[in-house]
Amino acid sequence: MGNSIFKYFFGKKEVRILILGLDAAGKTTTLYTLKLGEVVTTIPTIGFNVETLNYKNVNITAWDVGGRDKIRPLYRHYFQNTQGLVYVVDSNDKERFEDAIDELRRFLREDELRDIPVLILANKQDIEGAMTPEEITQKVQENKCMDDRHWTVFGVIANRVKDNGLQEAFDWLSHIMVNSEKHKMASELLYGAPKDKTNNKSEKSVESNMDKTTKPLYCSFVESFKKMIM
Ligand SMILES: Nc1nc2c(ncn2[C@@H]2O[C@H](COP(=O)(O)OP(=O)(O)OP(=O)(O)O)[C@@H](O)[C@H]2O)c(=O)[nH]1
Ligand SMILES: [Mg+2]
Repeated sequence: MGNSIFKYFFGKKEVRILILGLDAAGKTTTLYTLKLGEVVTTIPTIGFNVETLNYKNVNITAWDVGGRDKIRPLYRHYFQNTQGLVYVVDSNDKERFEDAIDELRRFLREDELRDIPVLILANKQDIEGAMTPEEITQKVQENKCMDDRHWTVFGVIANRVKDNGLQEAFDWLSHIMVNSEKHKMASELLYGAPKDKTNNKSEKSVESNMDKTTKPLYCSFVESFKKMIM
């Protein structure tokens, strides 16, 4: 177990992300610009593409699901064990922007996607008159669909090899995913793995069962442990 804990905190991290968005938003272009460092000619995706991306200390398995597949129950097969959602928006498609946000809201309601971080890519920033990342951020805020999860919007140009904004965007996502996984692991080490939601040993419930001498020692141990691994 010691070895696996060491590997978990200091080895290469394995994470799984989903890339979703309306058709023609630029999901497949994003995936292959990241994977190959070159712009590929795409056709509308039927089904999905899956690729692994080595990103600094993180191995990302990315699932790019075609936006034309409107057989919604099938989408659920892709949701399991997802640690991050990349939602690609065509910033120039103002007519369908409301649809894009409605669709995002529906995804975020799914149990499997609850609490995971969301990176919104405001794609096609090269097109004059496209909505800016700030405008999109404001619209998402007004929509109140994010609850208290981590989310952000980055402006990108997925069909450009250099200065496309993708590096910064995926830096943000991999950092958030790795830290939330570490946080989860730390909580499990300290408080035990929650068996179910009604039997969740939280920091507070562990502390409340301690006497006055043990509690400060325990709290300082928890703080040092968190500092060590975060
Ligand atoms: N101008 C511009 N066009 C882009 C950009 N990114 C992608 N495109 C184009 O948008 C079109 C759709 O891109 P795809 O990557 O196939 O879109 P998708 O989201 O995978 O679409 P589906 O597979 O149908 O769900 C293609 O013609 C791309 O070349 C961008 O940043 N700027
Ligand atoms: Mg595609």
